Amino acid sequence: MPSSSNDLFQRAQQLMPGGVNSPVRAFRSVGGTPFFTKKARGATLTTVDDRELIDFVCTWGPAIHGHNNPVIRDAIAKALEKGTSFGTPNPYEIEMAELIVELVPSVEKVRMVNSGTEATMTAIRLARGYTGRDKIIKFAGCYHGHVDSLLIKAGSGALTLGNPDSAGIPDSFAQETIVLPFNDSQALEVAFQEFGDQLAAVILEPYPANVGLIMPKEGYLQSLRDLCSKHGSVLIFDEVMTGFRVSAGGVQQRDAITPDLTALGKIIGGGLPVGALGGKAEIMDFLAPLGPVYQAGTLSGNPLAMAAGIASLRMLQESDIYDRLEKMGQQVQDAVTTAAQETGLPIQVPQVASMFCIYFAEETVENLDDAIATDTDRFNKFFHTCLDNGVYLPPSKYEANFISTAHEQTAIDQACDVIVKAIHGL
Ligand code: KE4
Repeated sequence: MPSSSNDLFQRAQQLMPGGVNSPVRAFRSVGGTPFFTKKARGATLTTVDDRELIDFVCTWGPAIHGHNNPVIRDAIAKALEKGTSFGTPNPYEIEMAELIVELVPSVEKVRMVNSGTEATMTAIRLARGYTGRDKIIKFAGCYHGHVDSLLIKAGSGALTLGNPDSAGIPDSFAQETIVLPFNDSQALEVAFQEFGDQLAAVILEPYPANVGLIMPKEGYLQSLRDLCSKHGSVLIFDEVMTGFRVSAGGVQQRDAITPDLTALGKIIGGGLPVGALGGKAEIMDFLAPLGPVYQAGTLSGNPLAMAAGIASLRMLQESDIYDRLEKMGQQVQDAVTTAAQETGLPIQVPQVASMFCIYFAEETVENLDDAIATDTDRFNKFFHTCLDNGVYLPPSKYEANFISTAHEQTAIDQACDVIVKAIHGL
């Protein structure tokens, strides 16, 4: 078996499309060869080339307690002693559902699935089944997983690769999806005037983080809530990324907006495959076996992922954890802002809780067009300088950075030094 990242990647490309199992990992937009990781612990990834990297990808969000967290590892080990998957109801599922209902304000009932994609795909089908309507609204740059009706003007890897509208989506599907610019209340009003009573749902990332990180304008989320209520459309918050990340109850708790359905994932699996859909019981009860909307999954609610997710959620109930995470997020934002002032470089660094992104742009990024217009070449140079100096940022300007509790003390200080020096070197 080859040993270096370069050799492994050569081999991988003969076996897997693009040499990866998920496109954004391929470094296609930043250039260069992706490294292979052989182990991870705390805030650090160790590559097969024996490089130690401070990690701000955190496996795209799940590792809020750092990699290989001993509490999560022990929970998996204990569950493993009893088996890996039963295919029957099991007590872990109830504990997980109780935690989600307790922590996420709008959730009355939960269905566990195996990825964020499954959660959003189910949310759309459920909203259509519940309302009897077909059309949906999504927002340019929002990414909700690789769901046919949502891979239209999508963010994340689709946008990174320059194909936000995937091949293989029939026009008949795309015609039922209306795509609006995010943060544009006028466009919202017009769409609801034209399609209001045809709209099954509106789905969004309340803080779009697959296009960098964009914050909603004051009042925007509330106006969306009001329009959905007025027209009987289901409001779906895709909190796969922001759930349990920006606060214990996600954006809906932080901004006191109540969606009808919420898609969850990442953190609730503690690093194992997971997703969840939750929301109003009246809507959730339309799901089989109770209702007419079919949805199923061989490994849904499997004991290992549940045990890992339960451990992850329980640790988030430590009293000051979100303050500690927010403080580190602020530390990065302050360091980058100061470096921008010192160098005179046009840099925007939106940050919320333990999420941030770095855009090379003069003005605040408010939507997908703004994000596309940011300086890609400068970002890519910055990315590689940081990587060469031991800091791994997401390999695309359209991704968000994540901080874990394991970054505390040394890692965050070291990383800020590297990031600041990289900015000074641009
Ligand atoms: P998964 O199917 O990848 O578990 O979740 C899809 C998804 C849904 N909704 C939001 C808001 C998401 O961010 C995601 C997945 N996020 C990307 C990172 N931007 C996963 C990384 C990847 O695609 O490899």
